[in-house]
Amino acid sequence: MSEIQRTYRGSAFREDGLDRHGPERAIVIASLPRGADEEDRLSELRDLLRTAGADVEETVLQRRERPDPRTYLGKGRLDDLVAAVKAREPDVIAAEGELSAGQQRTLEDRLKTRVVDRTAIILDIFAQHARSAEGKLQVELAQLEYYYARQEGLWQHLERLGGGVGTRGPGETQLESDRRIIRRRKSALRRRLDGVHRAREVQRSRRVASAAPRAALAGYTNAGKSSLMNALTAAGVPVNHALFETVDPTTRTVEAEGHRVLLSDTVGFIRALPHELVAAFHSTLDEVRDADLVLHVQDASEPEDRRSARAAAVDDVLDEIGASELPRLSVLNKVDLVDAEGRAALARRHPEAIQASARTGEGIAGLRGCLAALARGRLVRVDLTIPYDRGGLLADLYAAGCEVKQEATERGTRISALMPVPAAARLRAALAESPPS
Ligand SMILES: Nc1nc2c(ncn2[C@@H]2O[C@H](COP(=O)(O)OP(=O)(O)OP(=O)(O)O)[C@@H](O)[C@H]2O)c(=O)[nH]1
Ligand SMILES: [Mg+2]
Repeated sequence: MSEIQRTYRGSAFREDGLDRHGPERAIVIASLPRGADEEDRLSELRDLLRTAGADVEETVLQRRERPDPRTYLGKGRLDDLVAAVKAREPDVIAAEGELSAGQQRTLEDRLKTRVVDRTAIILDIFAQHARSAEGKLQVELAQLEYYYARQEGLWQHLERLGGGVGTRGPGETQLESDRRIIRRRKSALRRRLDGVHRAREVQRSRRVASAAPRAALAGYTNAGKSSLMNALTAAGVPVNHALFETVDPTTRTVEAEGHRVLLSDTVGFIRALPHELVAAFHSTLDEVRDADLVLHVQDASEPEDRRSARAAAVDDVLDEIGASELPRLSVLNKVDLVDAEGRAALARRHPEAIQASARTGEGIAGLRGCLAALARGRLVRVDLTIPYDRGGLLADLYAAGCEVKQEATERGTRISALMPVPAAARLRAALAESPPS
C-alpha cells in the first residue's frame, strides 16, 4: 500500500490484524426519512461494518426528512449520542448515509471519536478485497478521490478564512504541498490505470471478436453470483457471507449442451453505490456491458419488498453503465431456503425467472440450458400471439426459449420470450403458415 493511501485510510478501519484485537466496536448513527425501510438499511450497514471488521454495539436513529446540515443528527439525538459514546467508548461511529466533510469534522470534534460514513466503509471493504493490480489501483484512486474531495472542502474553508494575521506561514505552504502530492498521486494512478486498461482492451476486443457468446452474472452483493459461477464452471471463485467478496471480475468458459459460453462473475451492486466507485469500476463493469445476456442474480430468500428494492437498485446501476438494453434473465438464487408455498408465490410473481440454488444444484441445468440457447444463436425478444388451435407451437416455444411470459387473450396465448434467432424465425414462419388440418 502506498504512503498516501495509508495516510488517507486514516479515517477508515484498523489494519493491524483483526485477529489480535478482535473487531472494532461501533455505534451506528442514522437519519432516515419516514417510510424508509429502516430494518433493511440498518441491517445492511451492520453487514457492511461486519465485513469491514466492526461490531455494532448501539444504534442512534433519527427520523427526519433531511439530516441536520451541520451535525447530521438533530440536537436531541445528538445528546443521546454523546451519552452513548460516554457510556460505551466505541472505537468508531458509523453513519448510515453520506457525511459532508463539515459534518464529519463537527462530530469528531464534539465526540473525540473517529467518525466514518457509509462510503468510507464500502471503500474500505473494496480495499481489503481487491486482489488484481487493476482492482487495487482502482480502489486507491477511488479512495483518493473521496478523501481529496473532503480535504478540498476543508482547504477551501481555511482559504475563506482568508490570509492575514494568523493564517500566513508554514501552514499555508503545507496546504499547497498536500494538494500537490495528492494531485500528482492521482495523475500517476490514472496513467498506470490507462496502461492496464489498454492491455485489457486488447484482450477484450479479442474476446468480443471470438464467436463464443458472453453472459455476465450481475446483481446485488451477496446474492450468490460467485456461487453460481462455481456451480456452472470450475472457476473456484472465493465465496463468502460478506459484502463485496468479489471485486475483480473472473471470466470462464461454461460448457452447455455441447456449446461454449463465456461467463463473467462481476462486482456486486448496492443501493446508492458511491459514485466514486461507479466511476472507478467502469472497466470492470465492461464485462457486463459487453455481455449478450445479463443474468440478474437475486436472493430468493429475502422478503419480496427488499428483494424488489434491491433488484431496482441493480437496474439503476445497469442503466448508469449503459447496459439497460441488454437481454436480461432473472435468476432467483437460494431457493433451497424457500418453502414450497414461497416458491409457488415466486413463480406466480416472476414466471419468467429461473429458480435456482447454487448450494443444492437445483435449477442449474435450466440455467445451463439458457446459456446453450444463447450459444445456439444470440437470443432475441419475441412478442407474439399463438392461436389456441396451435398449442403445439407453445410447447416448441417453451422448449427453445427462456424468460417466457404468457397471458391468455381473446385471440390466443400472448407470449413474450427470449429465443435464439433461428428458433424465433422458425416459430414466426410456422405461425404464418396455415394450421395443419
Ligand atoms: N442457502 C444458500 N446459500 C447460498 C446460495 N448461493 C450462495 N449462498 C451463500 O450466500 C453467500 C454469498 O455468496 P457469494 O457467491 O459470495 O455471493 P456474491 O453475489 O458473489 O457476493 P459478492 O461477491 O460479495 O457480491 C455465501 O455465504 C454463500 O454460501 C444458495 O443457493 N443457497
Ligand atoms: Mg462474488
